[in-house]
Amino acid sequence: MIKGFIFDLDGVITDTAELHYTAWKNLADKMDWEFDRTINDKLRGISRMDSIKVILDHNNAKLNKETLVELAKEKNDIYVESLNTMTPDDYLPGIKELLTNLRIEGFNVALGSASKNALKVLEQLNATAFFDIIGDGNSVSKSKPEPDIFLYGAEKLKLQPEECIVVEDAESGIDAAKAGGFHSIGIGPEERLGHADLRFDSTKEATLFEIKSYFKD
Ligand code: B16
Ligand code: MG
Repeated sequence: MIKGFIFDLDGVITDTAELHYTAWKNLADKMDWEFDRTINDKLRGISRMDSIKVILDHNNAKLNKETLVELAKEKNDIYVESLNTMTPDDYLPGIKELLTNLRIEGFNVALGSASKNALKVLEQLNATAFFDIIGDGNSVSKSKPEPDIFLYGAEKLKLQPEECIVVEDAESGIDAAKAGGFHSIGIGPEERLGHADLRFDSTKEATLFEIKSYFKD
């Protein structure tokens, strides 16, 4: 029986991908690295340090760990500053309604994000009250596709993985949900999320009615 939901943040609750893109692009231009939206899409759901390694590999560049940490911090400063432009109008379509209905129906709800800035994003959206537990990039050390962030959420909610549905927009996120024994909902295209138990093209279609109809047994 489904008792809880664990939500990814970026790409599910709100679309920060464009803000991440602008911040990485700023750094890449300064470093004379090639960086475009196709590479940006590969950073979906993965941690900041893993992201900079993907960009570096793409550019056949090598830097020591210390410089990488400094550059990742530089990108993060730009990103965090840009989060100040985010407002409670920036939920993805239908998500506020879904979170509201989950509250009304008494489901347990956790956040399971790779982002170390998740709390700031939730505060900008005025969304913290929708969550019983906030799991973010500071909560566990192994990031998606490892299941740790979702196991953390389930444990804090005092639920078993099979009692929870993970909602994700990243391939690595669905991999993580499956590795942990969770049910999964993918938000996005078949090519990326065909391995999710249930998939919607966009958040708009992900209503509690549709979700309950699918997971009814
Ligand atoms: P930060 P999610 C992920 O969040 C993003 O999808 C990913 O692009 C980003 O690199 C990662 O958070 C780390 O974010 O630099 O803010 O710690 O999708 O897991 O909510
Ligand atoms: Mg995401």
